[in-house]
Amino acid sequence: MMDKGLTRRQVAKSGAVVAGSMVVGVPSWALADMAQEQEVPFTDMPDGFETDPTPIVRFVDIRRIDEFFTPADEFFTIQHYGQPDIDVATHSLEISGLVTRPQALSVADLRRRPRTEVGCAFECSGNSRRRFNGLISNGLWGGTSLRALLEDVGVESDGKEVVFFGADQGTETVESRGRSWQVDQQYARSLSLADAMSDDTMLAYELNGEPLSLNQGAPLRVIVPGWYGVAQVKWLNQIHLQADRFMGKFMAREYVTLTAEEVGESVKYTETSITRIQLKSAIARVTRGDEHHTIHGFALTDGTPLRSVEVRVDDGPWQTATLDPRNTKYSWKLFSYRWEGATPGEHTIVCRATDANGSVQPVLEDLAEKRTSWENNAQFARTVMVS
Ligand SMILES: Nc1nc2c(c(=O)[nH]1)N[C@H]1C(S)=C(S)[C@@H](COP(=O)(O)O)O[C@H]1N2
Ligand SMILES: [Mo]
Repeated sequence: MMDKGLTRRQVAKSGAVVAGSMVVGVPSWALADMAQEQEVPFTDMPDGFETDPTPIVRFVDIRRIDEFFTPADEFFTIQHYGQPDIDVATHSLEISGLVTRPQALSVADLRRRPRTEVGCAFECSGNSRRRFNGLISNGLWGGTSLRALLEDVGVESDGKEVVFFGADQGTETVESRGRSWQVDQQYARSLSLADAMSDDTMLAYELNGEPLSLNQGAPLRVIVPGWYGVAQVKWLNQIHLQADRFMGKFMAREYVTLTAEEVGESVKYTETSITRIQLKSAIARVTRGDEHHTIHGFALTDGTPLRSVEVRVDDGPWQTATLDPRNTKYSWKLFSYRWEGATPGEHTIVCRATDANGSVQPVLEDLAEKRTSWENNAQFARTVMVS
């Protein structure tokens, strides 16, 4: 990355994106260091660890994060049923069920509505150390408020559940009592009406100021800031209001966390659908300058303000990292820590996030009762070789 630097295209692009947001001056996180600083290699990564440029599942090599907003052609990508064939020009969004005025809206209709914008990062709830936490990206999403649209359409008093359908579908096996059925199902997720009516939830048609990329759900997706990726339904073609909980595969059978929890006086195994992002941070890169080293990384919350990110080297004390001034409520929160006096040899470095409520990112042992691997937000120690 140091050699590559930022191409003129990237600088122009990030400048254009950043101009609309809150940044004044030179972005500090990565750019400042890139010219002079050298990358310090991780020793916990397999040789030749790389992202595949044309994969079904695309992940980010987090060592290469060099822009605050992930470029659309590098944004991580998960698609459970491949990509649907969509004609963007004729695509329409059907709003059905318990609404006063059912209707079909084109993307042009949605573009005529008041525009909103949110910097919002999310990760797949399956993100983990296996891909060095690369199932994450940060986007500047442009679109229109879901709440305002639902208000205009009119939700009937018994409409309590808002189901979002993607245009992509697959054949699923549903089992019960020894019988099973093969049925075609669209990718779908739901929100309670209260969550759907949050001020922040939007129907997005743009990523980083451009029409949505195909991988990211062109021409329309839901953005539910602060929630895991699974809630961010792509290729959206229907919103359905109903009275009952929606029990589709990605609500009730997959992306379900099994864990022991205190339920009143006793401990019970519970299954919960993936919803809001669990407090997390991860180390992404270590660089060496003339006088010191720098440890870079990101943190993620559900929108709860971050109190701090701390870094610990070997068995030393926890030290407070510096948060990037570009961070916003729902963006990823980039941080850096100035590491003085690093001695040659291998070092273990770890970071932890603490939010404004005082919740501290757990260690792996804290998650021992969690049987499934979803929502692994444990502190993730890395090893580097200082020469
Ligand atoms: N229609 C549709 N939406 C979808 C998915 C999908 O397979 N189909 N995958 C979900 C999952 S599990 C994740 S993690 C995010 C990934 O979003 P991205 O590909 O834009 O990074 O999309 C979500 N939305
Ligand atoms: Mo996901």
